[in-house]
Amino acid sequence: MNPSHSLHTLVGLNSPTVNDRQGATNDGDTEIKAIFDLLENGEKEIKLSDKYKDVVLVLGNTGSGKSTFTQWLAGDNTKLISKEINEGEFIIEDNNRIGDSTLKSKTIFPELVVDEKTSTAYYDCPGFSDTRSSSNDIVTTYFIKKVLDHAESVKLVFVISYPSVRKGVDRQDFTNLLRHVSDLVKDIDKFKTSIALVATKVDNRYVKRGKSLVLVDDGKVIEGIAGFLQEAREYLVETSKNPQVSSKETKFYEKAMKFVDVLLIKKDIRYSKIGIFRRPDEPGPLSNITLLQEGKELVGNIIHEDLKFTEKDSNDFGYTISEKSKNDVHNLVEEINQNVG
Ligand SMILES: Nc1nc2c(ncn2[C@@H]2O[C@H](COP(=O)(O)OP(=O)(O)OP(=O)(O)O)[C@@H](O)[C@H]2O)c(=O)[nH]1
Ligand SMILES: [Mg+2]
Repeated sequence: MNPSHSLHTLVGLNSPTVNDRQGATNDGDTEIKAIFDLLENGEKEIKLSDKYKDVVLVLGNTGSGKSTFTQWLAGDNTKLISKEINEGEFIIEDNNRIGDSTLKSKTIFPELVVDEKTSTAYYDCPGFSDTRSSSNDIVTTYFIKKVLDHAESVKLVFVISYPSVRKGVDRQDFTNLLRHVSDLVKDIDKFKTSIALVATKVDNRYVKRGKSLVLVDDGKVIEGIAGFLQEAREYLVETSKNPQVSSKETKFYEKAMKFVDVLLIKKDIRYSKIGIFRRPDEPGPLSNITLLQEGKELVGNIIHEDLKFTEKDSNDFGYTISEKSKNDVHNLVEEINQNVG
């Protein structure tokens, strides 16, 4: 496939081939070249298999912990190493990814991770962001679309860092996620049974029981997250009542509320769409850390038992890119046309 055609389709532009122009002389050229290079690489890198038509997409803001989460759930846990960075504070390093030139390796193309035990195909997707360059924004959207197009049915697991979903905290990160969810999923109701939220980097709290300290259990942590979601929902309701809200924004608020409602669905007395991924409580490979091996069970139950695959149609997902990116691309193409014509 010619990447330039796909790009035109993506941004809805019809113009002479953008990559006809010779030489890279200014920022515009550099940006366009970066997009084409990424698209070209992605075409080679993305693994789409006819063996896996039912897929679990792992989505979320950049840096929220999608790759670490996917590897914990479905990958080789002897390669995930817990390191103590401060006393009693641990982070997870992925030995598969070490050696990368960047310190925090970002996912650029959706990566297929197959869990052989449950025959589940996950796509660890690149992260949503508003601050990345427009080329990244476009390419991320384009490749998520590619994976979705190839799939027949999907589950959507949204990953968010725990510090962003605690009561009383700044809702910025969560709101950013809501924006992307509402851009991506046209009809939240249709995918209601296929959506879950996983909070990562959950710190381990202990409470006194008599003389001993007891770990606050998963259920209690999840109730805390549900509390945050309820608070966020009230905020959405209040803000949407503002008469100055545009009709486009009203749509966003409605969708965002729907999404939050879906996450708050209970099965009996348990929140069945909220999972957690705790921080390690000791150093070493995750395969040796009981807390994290036991913790996998609950998340596994949510993904495999509670969630159902929903069959998708070709127009179920929107591929919105940020207004800024759209503008950048538009200006670039204009400029190029002038120079070419
Ligand atoms: N302790 C702990 N650290 C985590 C966890 N998840 C991620 N980290 C750390 O957070 C950083 C980012 O994690 P990634 O898994 O690469 O995040 P991502 O969402 O895949 O990021 P992008 O691919 O850029 O969107 C890494 O340096 C990890 O070491 C987690 O669950 N627990
Ligand atoms: Mg990643």
